[in-house]
Amino acid sequence: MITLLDYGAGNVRSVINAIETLGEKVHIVKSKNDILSAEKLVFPGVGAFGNMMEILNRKNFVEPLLAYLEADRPFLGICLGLQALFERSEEAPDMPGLGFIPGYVQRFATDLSVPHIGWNGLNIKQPSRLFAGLEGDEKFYFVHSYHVTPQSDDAVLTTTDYGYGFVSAIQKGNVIATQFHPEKSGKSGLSLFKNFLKSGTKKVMPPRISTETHLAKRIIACLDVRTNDRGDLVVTKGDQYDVRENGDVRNLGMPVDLARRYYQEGADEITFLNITGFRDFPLEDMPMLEVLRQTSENVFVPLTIGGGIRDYTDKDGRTYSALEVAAKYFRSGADKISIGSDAVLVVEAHLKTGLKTGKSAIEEIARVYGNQAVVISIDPRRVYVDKPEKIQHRVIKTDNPGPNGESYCWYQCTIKGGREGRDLDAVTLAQVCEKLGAGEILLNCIDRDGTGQGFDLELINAVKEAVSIPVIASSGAGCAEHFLEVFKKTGAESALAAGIFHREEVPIGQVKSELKGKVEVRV
Ligand code: 1PR
Repeated sequence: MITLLDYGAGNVRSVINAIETLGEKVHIVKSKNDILSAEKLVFPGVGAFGNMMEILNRKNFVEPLLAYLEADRPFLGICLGLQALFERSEEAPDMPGLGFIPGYVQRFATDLSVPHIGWNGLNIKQPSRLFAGLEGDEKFYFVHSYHVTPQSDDAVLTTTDYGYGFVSAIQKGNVIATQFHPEKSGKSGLSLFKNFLKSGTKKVMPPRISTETHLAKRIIACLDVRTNDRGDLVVTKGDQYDVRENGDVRNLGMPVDLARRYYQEGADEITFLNITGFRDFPLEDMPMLEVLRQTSENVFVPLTIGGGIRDYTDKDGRTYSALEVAAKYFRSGADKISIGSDAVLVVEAHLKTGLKTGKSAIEEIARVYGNQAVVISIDPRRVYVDKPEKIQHRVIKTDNPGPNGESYCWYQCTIKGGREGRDLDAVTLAQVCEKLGAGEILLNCIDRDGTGQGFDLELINAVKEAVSIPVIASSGAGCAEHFLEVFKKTGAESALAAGIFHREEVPIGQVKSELKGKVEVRV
């Protein structure tokens, strides 16, 4: 029996699913006695340091947790579950941590995009039972803006390079904690979990020990999901956001089955977009929650869900906040939520006053779940102009002139799945969202969507240069070479495609083969 310390924020479903897949039962901590009597304790943390410590204090879990750790009983901390072991964090300077390991938690001090999101390697510093059966060159999934800085190297189990080397796992007796997420790290992560769960595993050094690690560019499979005219929830795909063909919604498969296939084929991440999310729907009837639940049972890579993340009132007059909607998704297995239409409205309101209200969906969700959990999905459309000085928006010079020979354009934000254009450009939207706490940009392009003509490199460069958070390039992939092009010619950290994967024109493995040796990928 594994005891799981769930303090109520973030995605513990995946951790439970990973443990259950390996044949163990999970007991969730309800009282301090559950901690004191645990045989093996797993502490997965997602979210923000201050919020986590506040909840641990409120529930009186700090004292029993420290007693458990001091007694050197088997413990696996994940992400914030590692950071909690330290004395303090720059993320919440007034909130003390557990102080089990001397040292502190600091924000990444690098010019690279922060959060550090994606698959990176481990420089292994000491033998551990966690490494049994591993080669040593596997990549694991990270998502964090802060990392631990121990006072001494004694407990350092691994380091990882991102601008500089940081401590990515610690081991002190039977207490082990990782900054990365084993439950989101595919087969390698599951092996690591298995080693923790199994008693009597010997401490080993894997055969391949690296001295430098590299963050991989991510390949993301995107599933646009909606109900078709017969009422079935299907994966569909539009051409420039039009998902109907001969009057019917295109049906490219069932969401859970397709997600499983992409996981097996090596997708680094999977995104679900409820493309009718802007319409009114009661949260209770949300079939997407069930899709997430079922997918997270055997898909162990990060899952993002978007569509309908906003405040709304259902037909019975019950009002839900965007935070409540997001919470349901996280509890069902989502690691990140993506906000589309509502982000545009939030930014428009912000630009009028210049004030942060702290109440927008972006700010509220980031405060509770951390910036890394908030993705902004932008649906821009190219608008050509001949005289840039007349335009109030971020205009770029384009190498692809418009229909009347215009050599400038700007990218207009849209809402409601591209149905409504707004007086706001994509670059400004991305910048303001970053300021409000978003952790990543999913950058679609309506003009390229479903065309197979390749990513809009001008759009991606314009947005990427304006923000310091990671950007996912999306829309227009037609062949494996398009992925190489987007990684060589822009700074995008990941690239997303839908149509070519659904129609099995280009398998994910082929994309990875094309990239291997030219850009860093997880194979
Ligand atoms: O506005 O917060 O409710 O979120 C709705 C979400 O649904 C947004 O993220 C928006 O992008 C998405 N969406 C809305 N309508 C459509 C549609 O197609 N009618 N899908 C839609 C947009 C997502 C793209 C696509 C890429 C790659 N499609 O990410 O997957 O363009 O496609 P490709 O590789 O085939 O070219 P809210």
